[in-house]
Amino acid sequence: MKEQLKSIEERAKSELSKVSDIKLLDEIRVRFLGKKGELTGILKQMGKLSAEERPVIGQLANTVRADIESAIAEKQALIKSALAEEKLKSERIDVTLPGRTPKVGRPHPLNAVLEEVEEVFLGMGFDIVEGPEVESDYYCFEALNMPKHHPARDTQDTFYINENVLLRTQTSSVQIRTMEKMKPPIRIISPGRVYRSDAVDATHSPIFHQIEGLVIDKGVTMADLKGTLELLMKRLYGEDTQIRLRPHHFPYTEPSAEVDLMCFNCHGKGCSMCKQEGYVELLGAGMVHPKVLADCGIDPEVYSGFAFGIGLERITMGRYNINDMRLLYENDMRFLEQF
Ligand code: 2U9
Repeated sequence: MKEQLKSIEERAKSELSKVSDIKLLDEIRVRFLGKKGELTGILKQMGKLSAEERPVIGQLANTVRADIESAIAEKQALIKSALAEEKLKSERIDVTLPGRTPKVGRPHPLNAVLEEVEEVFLGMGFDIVEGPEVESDYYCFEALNMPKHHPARDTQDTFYINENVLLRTQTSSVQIRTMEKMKPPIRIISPGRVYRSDAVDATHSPIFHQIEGLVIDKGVTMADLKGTLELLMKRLYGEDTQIRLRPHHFPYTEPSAEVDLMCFNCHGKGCSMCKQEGYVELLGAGMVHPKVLADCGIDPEVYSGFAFGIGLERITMGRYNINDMRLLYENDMRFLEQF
């Protein structure tokens, strides 16, 4: 039995010398010293010993137990201090390191230009009005003097949910809804997403953004229209910017005009940027057609108004010299980080 006790102590100490995990250490303790451990197993055989041998073996067993327990305690302390050291190392913070600059987001170029345009009009006392993108044929076309089968609808082909429900082709529908609800004076701009069934290329997208403006009051003239647009362009492109109006036709305005912006590269002389025109076409505008006013319950004999429509992508691409509209929608950070 003495040999067995010595063997237990040797094997316990040898396993303790190799262990480095607290759980495994506890398994060793249970295996050698537990209720069903090896030492208890030997002590159960004490009854077979003579009266002389029993106290000797009992003494030896107690010594073996004490030695193994102190070896376990020592090993446990070593493992715990190693764990503490490891924890300290892993959590160490070098306070002398420079701080990490937080990544600051910036508005998308379309939103940046939209906010700039909105600020100009808010400063002129305009309200900003939004409306549904899924519209009825009436608010998108008929109320704008484009009855069914009107040729102007061809240039505004869109996506149809059914015969009478579609994705709006311009935000004019918001102006119509406003004229039905509000009485003049009306001064609003309506920015938003619009749809055309166009194939995607560098200058076309089935989804794009517009900002339309509408002013209805007594005695509103083309001079008011030109003055308003001139102020907008000077705010966007600089004080020496000039605009020019060219006669045009839209069903919903009479007279109508295409509005050109003087080329800021050649100041009207003509260059490669403006294809020798001296001006670049930027937006459309005109005096609200009297039938459009009347259909909204506004007497064209008492009130007059002007309206304009700006393609947001168009002015944004001009502002930042972007040559492909698709770059605005692909969310490529290499593109967006430049703004
Ligand atoms: C009402 C009456 C008239 C809005 C107008 C334009 C001319 C125009 C285009 C510019 C580029 C659309 O985004 S675009 O493709 N728009 O040329 N829009 S007059 O006229 C209105 C609006 C509302 C009640």
